[in-house]
Amino acid sequence: MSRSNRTLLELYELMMLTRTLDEVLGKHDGHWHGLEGEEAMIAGIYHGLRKSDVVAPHYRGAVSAALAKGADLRTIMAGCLGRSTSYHAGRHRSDICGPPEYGLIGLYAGSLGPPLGYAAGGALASKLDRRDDVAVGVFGDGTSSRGDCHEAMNMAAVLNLPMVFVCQNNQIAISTELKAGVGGRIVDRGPATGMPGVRVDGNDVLAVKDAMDEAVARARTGGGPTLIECQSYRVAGHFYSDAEDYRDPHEIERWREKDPVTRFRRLLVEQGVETADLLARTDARIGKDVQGAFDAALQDPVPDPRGLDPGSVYAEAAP
Ligand SMILES: Cc1ncc(C[n+]2csc(CCOP(=O)(O)OP(=O)(O)O)c2C)c(N)n1
Repeated sequence: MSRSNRTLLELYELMMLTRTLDEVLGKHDGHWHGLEGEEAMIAGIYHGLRKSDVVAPHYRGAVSAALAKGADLRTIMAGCLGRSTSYHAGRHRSDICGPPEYGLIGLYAGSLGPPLGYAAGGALASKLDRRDDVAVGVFGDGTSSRGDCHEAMNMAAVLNLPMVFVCQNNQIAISTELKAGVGGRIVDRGPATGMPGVRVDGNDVLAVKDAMDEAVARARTGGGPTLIECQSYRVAGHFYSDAEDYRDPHEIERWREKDPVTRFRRLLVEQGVETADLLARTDARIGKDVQGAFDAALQDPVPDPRGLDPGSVYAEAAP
C-alpha cells in the first residue's frame, strides 16, 4: 500500500517517541519493562486509531497506545511516575492503565488476559449501538496461552464483533521461550475460531500498519474480527535490570542488528521521504520533549493516600 509522506513520518515519530520514552523511564527505574526491538509493532498497531475506538493494549507499549490516541505526554509521564497530576490522579499506573477517556482499557489488576474480554465487550457495545468504532485487543505470546485470550477470540468470532486481536509476539515470556509455552502457531488460532489469521514481520512497521488498516476497515464495515500475529523479538530484558541469564547474548545481538527503528529510518532516507539530517532533528526534538516532560513530572506531588480510596477509613479526612 502506498502511503503519504505525512503518514510515514508520523509512524517514524511514534516509533522514536516509544523508544525515547522507554529509555528515559528505564534509566530512572530498573524495574521498567523495556521494549527495545518492538517499536515497529507498537507504532504500526496504534497509529491512526480513533479516540472512540476501544483499545486494550499489551502492557509493553501501553504508553504509546495512549499517546497515539491523543493523550498528553506530560500527564502520561506523571502517571508513569505515580504522581497526582496523572489522568488517574495517581490511582493507577499510566504505564499499564491508559486514560479511559481516550478509549484505553487498563491492566488494572496486573493480570494479563482479562482486558481482552473487556475489549470484546467494547466491540459488542459498538455493535449494539450501531457505531462503527472498533476494539483492538493486544497481547504477548505468553498471554496468548491464557484462557481469557481464547475466550475473547471465540466470543468475538461467534458474535461477529468489530474487533482486531493482535499478538505482539516477541518469542519469550519472562524466561519462557515461545516453544515451551505456546502450542502450534498463534496465527492459526484465528481460522480455528472462524476469523482470518494474518502473520506479519513485526520489525517492519509498514507491514504491521497494512495488516492493521485492512483488519480495522473490515471490522468497521461489519466484516467481523481478525487475528494478526506480529513476529519480532524482545531485544530488551524483561525489565531494565533483568540479569538475563536465561538466554544467549548472541541471539540478542543478532536481533539488535535487525533494529526496526534503524531499518525504517534507512528506508525513509533511501526513498527520499526525509533526509538523515532532518530525521536527526526529529529525534532531538522528541528527546527534548520526553526529557522535559520527565523532569517536570518528577517535581509533581505524589498523591495523598488518604484521598485515593473513597471507601477507605480515611475518606472523611481526605481533602
Ligand atoms: C495472569 C498473569 N500471569 C502471570 C503474570 C506475570 N507476568 C508478568 S509479565 C509476564 C510475561 C508475559 O509474557 P508475554 O505475554 O509474552 O509478554 P511479554 O512480557 O513478552 O511482552 C508474566 C508471566 C501476570 N501479570 N498475569
